[in-house]
Amino acid sequence: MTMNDESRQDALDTSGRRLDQIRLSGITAFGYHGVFEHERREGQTFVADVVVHLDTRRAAARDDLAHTLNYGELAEQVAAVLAGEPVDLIETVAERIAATVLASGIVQAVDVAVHKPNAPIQVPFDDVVVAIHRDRTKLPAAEPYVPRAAVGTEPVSRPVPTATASFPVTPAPGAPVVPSGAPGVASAAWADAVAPAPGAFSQGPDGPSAELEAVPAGEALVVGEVVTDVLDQAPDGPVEVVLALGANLGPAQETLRAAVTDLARTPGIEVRDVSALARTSAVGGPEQSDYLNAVVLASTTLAPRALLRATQAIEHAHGRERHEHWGPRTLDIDIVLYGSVLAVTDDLELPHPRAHERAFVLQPWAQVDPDAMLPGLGGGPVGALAATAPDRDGVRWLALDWLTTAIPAVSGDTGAVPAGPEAQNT
Ligand code: PH2
Ligand code: MG
Ligand code: MG
Repeated sequence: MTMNDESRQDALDTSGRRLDQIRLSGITAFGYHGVFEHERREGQTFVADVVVHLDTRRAAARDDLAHTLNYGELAEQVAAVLAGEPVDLIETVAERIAATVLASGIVQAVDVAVHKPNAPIQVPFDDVVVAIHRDRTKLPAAEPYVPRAAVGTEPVSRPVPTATASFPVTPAPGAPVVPSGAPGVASAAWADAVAPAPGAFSQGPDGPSAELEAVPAGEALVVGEVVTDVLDQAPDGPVEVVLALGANLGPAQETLRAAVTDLARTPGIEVRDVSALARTSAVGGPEQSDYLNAVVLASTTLAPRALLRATQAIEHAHGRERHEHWGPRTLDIDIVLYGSVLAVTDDLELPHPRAHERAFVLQPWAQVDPDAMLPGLGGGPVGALAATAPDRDGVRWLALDWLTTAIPAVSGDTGAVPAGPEAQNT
């Protein structure tokens, strides 16, 4: 039993390209879902097919399971839903599987088909299946389902009265990957310190496989737990972050200065260092004025998405409006790095997907932290990346004292630019 080809959908990445897929079909478990009393009492076989849409390149480049979805663990999660808390409809089972799979930050979209080949249908039939496609815009209509750690002898597949089931809001065991005491960006050993891909079901030997076997006798049986996206989870301790600032509309230097002050004033953000200021030719987008760019090193106790909201609020406070892709802007603040977190979601990608090829980020970053390393695909020593980035010739000078001294206004001309106090042509 496999998913019909028509029910399979291509999912696209943010640039409109087809995502990679992990397909797992025919996952079979005994469950107690159904509208009829005899279905709840006697149970029957349920089968699921799952297609997970994600970018598998990071895992392949490193040949590292930590950067993809472990299909063995995926199968166990799906089987746990099939065998778990009974519901009336296989529609609900399908949503719950979709929600569970999408709880992994690395997953962009998922197709789920739930089959009930022995459904109580009074005419001969082969199979009945509900097939759904869910992603980060069409979200599942159910909570993720994570089996609770348990010891005992009762099988998980025992029917559970729906009324006793609950979904307390707590993180999934092992799911958070935001590291506490994350290594500084200057750490040369970043490769060893990189955390498992967010929510990649990589719980190791104590993971779901150990937990699925049984639940404590007499306790409310299979109880799911809500898992918010790991990018919403605050770290245990301060995490080193790298922010890239840019502006090319209005009083750019003043705006960038104010932005640094705003960041420093934000609860949960501590500014540690600020780079020199680069004047850079605009990269991409329409014809537009030069940019002023700088990099801020900070530490934060905010969750990645909370940090994103904080930076967006500061952009907004400085009149940022989102009109044109890569168009001129009064202020842009991008999160380049959040500790060692690797994530690809529709609203936040870490590290920043284009940082490795942008001299207007890499040069100021290397200036403030000469030993910095950029993890992830295309990453490496920031100084070396800066020296080869395609736009390196567009970075025309760096002003060290820009927080305290006025510099010439940015204008549209790309000709004679007065050299700053620390002129640097690369
Ligand atoms: N930001 C962009 C697009 N292009 N070019 C330069 N030189 N500096 C920027 O900050 C910049 C850009 C989108 O954020
Ligand atoms: Mg940007
Ligand atoms: Mg931005």
